[in-house]
Amino acid sequence: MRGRIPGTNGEITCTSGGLVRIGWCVERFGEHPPGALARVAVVERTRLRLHDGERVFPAVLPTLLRRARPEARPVVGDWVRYVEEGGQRLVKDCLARRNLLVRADSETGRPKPMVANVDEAFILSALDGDFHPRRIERYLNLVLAAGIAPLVLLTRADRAGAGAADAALARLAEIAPGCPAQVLDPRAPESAALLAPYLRPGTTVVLLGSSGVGKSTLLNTLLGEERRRTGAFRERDGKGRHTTTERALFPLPSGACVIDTPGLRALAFTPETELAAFADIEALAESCRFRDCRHEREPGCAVREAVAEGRLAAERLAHYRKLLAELEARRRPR
Ligand SMILES: Nc1nc2c(ncn2[C@@H]2O[C@H](COP(=O)(O)OP(=O)(O)OP(=O)(O)O)[C@@H](O)[C@H]2O)c(=O)[nH]1
Ligand SMILES: [Mg+2]
Ligand SMILES: [Zn+2]
Repeated sequence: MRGRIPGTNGEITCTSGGLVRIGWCVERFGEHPPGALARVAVVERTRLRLHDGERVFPAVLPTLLRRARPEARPVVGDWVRYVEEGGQRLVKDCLARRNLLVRADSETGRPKPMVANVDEAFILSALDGDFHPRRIERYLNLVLAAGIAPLVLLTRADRAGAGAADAALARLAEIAPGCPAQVLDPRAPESAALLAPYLRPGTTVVLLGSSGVGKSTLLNTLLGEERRRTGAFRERDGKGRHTTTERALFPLPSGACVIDTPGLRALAFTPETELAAFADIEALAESCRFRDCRHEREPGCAVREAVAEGRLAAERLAHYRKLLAELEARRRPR
């Protein structure tokens, strides 16, 4: 089977049977290595569920991989090689990743890899109850630091007051200049058509956002069937109930793959995380007189100069400083 993937820079041709349905592409991952290949659809405590483009089946991890450091263990979206052994499938190794989305444990700061080999991240945020631009900014940083393209989707507009959507879009333009964002009802079949340009064959999209914002609802709409359980939105405090408990990858009829994730209670960064959502500030900082300028009171600060001249929002500099301080605190030995 040959599938054609309309890429942004022209057409990419992909081969390799059913694997194309779940995102395999020679141009991206190299030639199919010898042996059986599959994509990690679900990670359970001691087993994985793999997808080979035709079906989902269980596989076990060898002790070496089970005991490996978190970044070396397969995550949803990874490509793995496996062998049949003693009536079960045993994972042999994990192919090199194109990217890895990693957050930190909010207590220990240790890396918690989430998903691998993702092209797009849809960051969902509800307009009623808890519209938190700072939270979106954190998701955005997580995604950009992994080299993944973000799209912010504002949901539950029908439950928010008139003007809430426009106000939120204006707010996003301030804190995330240049980041694409749109208002969307995850329940509406038209939403699938709206997102079609992001869901080309071969593309893998991860759904991110707090609990109850409509991630699983959107997945069901894109699949065209109710495959994933969805929950109720708790009105009082705007916090969802955490309906989804495991990350899982689903191939869509369109040829794209979507990874549904559980809503996170807190999003912490590993000490190494780049402040990729603030690349404009870091570029300005290169012109500061002092290399270690903190953009506070130092003379010759190009960043503060940009704020004074209205080229940079003071709020973004404040957010950048806060995140920088948070990362520095994480870098200090405990
Ligand atoms: N009124 C309205 N309800 C929505 C909208 N989007 C989602 N919902 C509802 O919100 C509830 C929560 O949706 P889910 O899809 O379960 O949310 P989730 O993001 O998957 O939540 P977790 O799995 O807990 O992380 C469901 O009852 C949806 O039908 C919307 O735009 N408007
Ligand atoms: Mg869910
Ligand atoms: Zn400076």
